[in-house]
Amino acid sequence: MKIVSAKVIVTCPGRNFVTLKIMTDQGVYGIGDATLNGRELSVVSYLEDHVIPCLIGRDPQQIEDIWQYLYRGAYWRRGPVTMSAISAVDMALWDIKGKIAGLPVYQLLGGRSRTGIMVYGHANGTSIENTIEVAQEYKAMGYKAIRLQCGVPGLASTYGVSKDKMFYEPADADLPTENVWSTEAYMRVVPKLFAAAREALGEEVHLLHDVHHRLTPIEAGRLGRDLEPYRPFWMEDSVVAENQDNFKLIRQHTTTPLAVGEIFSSIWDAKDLIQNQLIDYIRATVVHAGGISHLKKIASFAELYNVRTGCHGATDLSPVCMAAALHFDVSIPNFGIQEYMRHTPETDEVFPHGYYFDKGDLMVSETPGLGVDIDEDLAAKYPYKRAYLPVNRLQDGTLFNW
Ligand code: GCO
Ligand code: MG
Repeated sequence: MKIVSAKVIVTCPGRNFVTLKIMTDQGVYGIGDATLNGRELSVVSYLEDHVIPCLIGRDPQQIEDIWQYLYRGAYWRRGPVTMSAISAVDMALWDIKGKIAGLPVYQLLGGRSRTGIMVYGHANGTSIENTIEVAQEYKAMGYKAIRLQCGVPGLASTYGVSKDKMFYEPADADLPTENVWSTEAYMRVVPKLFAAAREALGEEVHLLHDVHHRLTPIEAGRLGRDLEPYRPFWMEDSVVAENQDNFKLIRQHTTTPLAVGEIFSSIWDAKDLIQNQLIDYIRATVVHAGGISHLKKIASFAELYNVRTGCHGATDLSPVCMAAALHFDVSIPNFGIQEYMRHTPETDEVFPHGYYFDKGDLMVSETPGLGVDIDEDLAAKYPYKRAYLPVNRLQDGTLFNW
């Protein structure tokens, strides 16, 4: 069996997505997500100019060999652009393998470890009251886990609070939007949000929060400690994960579980955090961390240290990535939770898929392969539209983390 051609499809059904499609000499094809929010076209070029020429003529069944070929062969290892491109190839090859075998990909990964995949939805609102109302709606829809983000009094806007409650889209402008940030104001509101939420939503529902890289370690320790009475499922990205010694300081001050890793691109970003047991959930995901093949390695390593997974699943990860993530999630022993932000109906139409939401879980598709496709004619109706993520400044103008 041989790869005869491959192409990159860029489409914007409400937001930009980059999809790789690999064709074989036996008519079977596979697809993979290659979307890197705000930097999409760099991955397109990486794939078209540097990866596709190396794929032609190779046996698509040699997934691991092709992975190593692209990773080691580049010489310049890791990085989000390289790893998104490799991830897309890996996903597409697993899709092909499943189709040839006549099996959903999770069967090739060892079969099911569970029935449904617990997901968390995003409740956000401009005020605490507003956020709780939305959280009640999520609870009524059957969600067992809800992420809470609310507006910060005194700030015009903040991360995680959207205009549209179902489709949070931070990449919202032709040039980066500038937001203003105050850690003090934020630290005052979040514990109140959690107190009100626990009171209104009851004991059972899991509550999550994303700090989005905005605190220092000691501030994160304090916020984690302030949230402890409300038993959060996790506090995500409380600090940037560049200097990972930061996490030691957070751990000294709080038992709130820590999640990190949505921007990680390989096991080398996560290894020290995992083996030093500085985190509880690893959020690396299929599209940015080397595809199913590499994520399996990260999860197996994490399993040794009681670290569970919590894959990133924002709207900028396409339904192709979500489908792949669900095959991974359902098969591994140390699954924790899966993020799930619904896509727009336009996106769902461009990417017909077999996974579905049921009582707080996503159910994996039983179709051979990944169980997701791309409607190319429809995709062509939505041309690429440049869109940047925002930047953040402190109130005195200093550029900060978004
Ligand atoms: C999350 C993430 C996203 C990111 C987005 C950037 O937890 O879902 O933090 O909201 O900001 O994916 O592209
Ligand atoms: Mg996040």
